[in-house]
Amino acid sequence: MAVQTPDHNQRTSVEKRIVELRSQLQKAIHAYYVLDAPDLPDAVYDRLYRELQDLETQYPELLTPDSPTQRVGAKPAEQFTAVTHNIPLYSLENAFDIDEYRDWQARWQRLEPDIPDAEAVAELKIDGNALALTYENGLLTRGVTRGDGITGEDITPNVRTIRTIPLRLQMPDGPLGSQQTPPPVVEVRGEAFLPLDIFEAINQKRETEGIALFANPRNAAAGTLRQLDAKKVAERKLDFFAYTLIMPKGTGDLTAPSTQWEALETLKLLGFRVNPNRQKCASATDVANYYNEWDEKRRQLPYLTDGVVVKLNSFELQDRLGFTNKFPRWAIALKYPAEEVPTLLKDITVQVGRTGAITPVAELSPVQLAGTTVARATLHNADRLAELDLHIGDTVIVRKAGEIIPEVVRVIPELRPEGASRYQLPDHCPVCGQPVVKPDGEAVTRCVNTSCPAILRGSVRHWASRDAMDIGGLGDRWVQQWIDQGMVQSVADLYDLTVADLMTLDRMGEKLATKLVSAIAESKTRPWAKVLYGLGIRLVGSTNAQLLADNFRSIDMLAATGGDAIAQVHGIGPEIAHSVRQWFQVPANQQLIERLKTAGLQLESSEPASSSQPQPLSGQSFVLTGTLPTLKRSEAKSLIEAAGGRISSSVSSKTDYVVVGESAGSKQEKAAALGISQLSEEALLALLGESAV
Ligand code: 0OW
Repeated sequence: MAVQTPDHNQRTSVEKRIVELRSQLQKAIHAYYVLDAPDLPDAVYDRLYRELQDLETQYPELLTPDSPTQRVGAKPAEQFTAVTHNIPLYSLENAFDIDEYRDWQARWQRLEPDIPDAEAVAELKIDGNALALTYENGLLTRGVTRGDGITGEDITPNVRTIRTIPLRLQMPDGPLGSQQTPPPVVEVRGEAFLPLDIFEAINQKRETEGIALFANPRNAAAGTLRQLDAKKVAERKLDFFAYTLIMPKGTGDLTAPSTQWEALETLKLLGFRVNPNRQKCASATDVANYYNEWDEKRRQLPYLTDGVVVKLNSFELQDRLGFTNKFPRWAIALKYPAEEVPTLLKDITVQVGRTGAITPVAELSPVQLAGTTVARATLHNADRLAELDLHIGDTVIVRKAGEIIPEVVRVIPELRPEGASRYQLPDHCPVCGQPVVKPDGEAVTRCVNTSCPAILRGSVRHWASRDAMDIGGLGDRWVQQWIDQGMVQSVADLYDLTVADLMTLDRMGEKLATKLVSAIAESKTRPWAKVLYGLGIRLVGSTNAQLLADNFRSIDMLAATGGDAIAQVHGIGPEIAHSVRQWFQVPANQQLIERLKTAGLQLESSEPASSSQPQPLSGQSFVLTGTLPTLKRSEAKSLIEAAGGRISSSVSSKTDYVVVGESAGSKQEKAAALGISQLSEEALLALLGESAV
């Protein structure tokens, strides 16, 4: 027996301790996140976690990728690489009621007449983003988005931050204890999603920063998964339900399931979160009962669903039925009808957004709609308003179809009260009284008075927001007060504020006043690209601002450049160039620049030109259909191309997104049939990381 040197013994005991810690921590994570049954007090968990971190720091050679300390990657990715799925991630054919379900059932029964009423499994259809996870020898090696079903994006660092996705297929009480051999390759598919409370919190934060809200949790999850910085993904607490298990070759010590039900049970034992609300169905009646039961119960769930998925249980039967070119013949999505309810249109108010966009809002008598109380609904813009021909006092139909933001779809003219007057949008800004403009060809009406308090409030908020000047602590409350007190008429005034000025405000102590004044002063060091973004020029979001700042090293250069030359910048185009030229022609904006210079803001590049930021939509193909609420078709095109996206005129399986406006046509139907993601204008802007226009 070789004499073991002390450090060798010590090292072996360290290795043992590390393995023990990992197993305890992984068990605790599984109990807390997957089983919703925490079995370790937080303080104990934190102590064990810190002990493991210290040991791994001391013995880096003992680090393994599946250690609980390895969830959040170090540096942001430059961009994501495209990956072609070994087996396509098919979308699902839709049935909109139980009769259509029976038709579908009849279709596959004609194909397989010898199996009259095969058993099916009904699952809730989670409204998230499908992911394909690859595990090699039990270790998570890749996480890929669905993309167009054929090709997705490798977002492994982001997937690793999702705590309900195990980094290793190994559960103490599961089939693959440490002594067992995992299959050489396993692919697990499921839905990444944002719980509703997390979604609300994210939108509240975006609201305070004055950036476009996510229309629904699915878009918010999509936006989160596409973040290049895994730290930002980890903050957002995405969750994941697994529903497909594929073992292409060999099973190790794992018994391959032969039905969907067994697959779900196996996934649970492997450490995945599997939606508990699944049910075996022996007949269409069972399916109907499940479908009706969950029409009510789904509203109490802490996450959004959009229907149920019914799959034939036997894999042997699934293989016999196979796939059409778009869908599996053995599965279908059974959807609930879009929710529409009548209610009274009490009044119409207009909101003036940060860029002066006038948005009419319907004030409704409160009504229950898809589990929430709705008292307001967007009327989009003047064109939409004219189409609806609204009269105050009308009875209107309000709808919420899976999206979170309800909208007025039509009037019931027969119920119009006698003498009701047609509503006209005001031709003066309701906030500052200046005349509003409706540029020809644009759907939206705007106030263009830059010192309009409504624009001012939004522009100061935008100026102070994290991706602009990042002035910590400058919340809406103070911004509103400083505007109301006339202390701030433009963002330049922020740099003239003194502690004494602020002390005149009630509830403003010297400590906070000093903190705010120094935070404002500190923002003078923010780079030129951030200042350009902070100016809030229409269509110039954070991505385009960086592009322009990389190509024009000072604001004077940009101000002096003609629209055509600006349009030459790769990814900018004529629409954005026109908006930039227009902004620099406004006298108040020219004065603003001079004052910002005097205040000492960074209005030129200080560091060497950086390689322009990776484009968030690179490689993605878009189709536009219908009239968008505020963007012209050409503007949306410019924004998408500026972010590296491609525009095509027809929808195909290669299309990544269809941007859907009012009176969208067959392209929207085709997108739905192909299961291609549809984006409202807001969702597009959110995807672009743009501010609301
Ligand atoms: N969203 C879901 C869900 C589910 C797959 C297997 C074969 C075809 C669909 O909850 N529970 N089960 C499946 O089964 N798919 C789902 O979502 C799909 C992913 C891509 C399009 C659908 O959203």
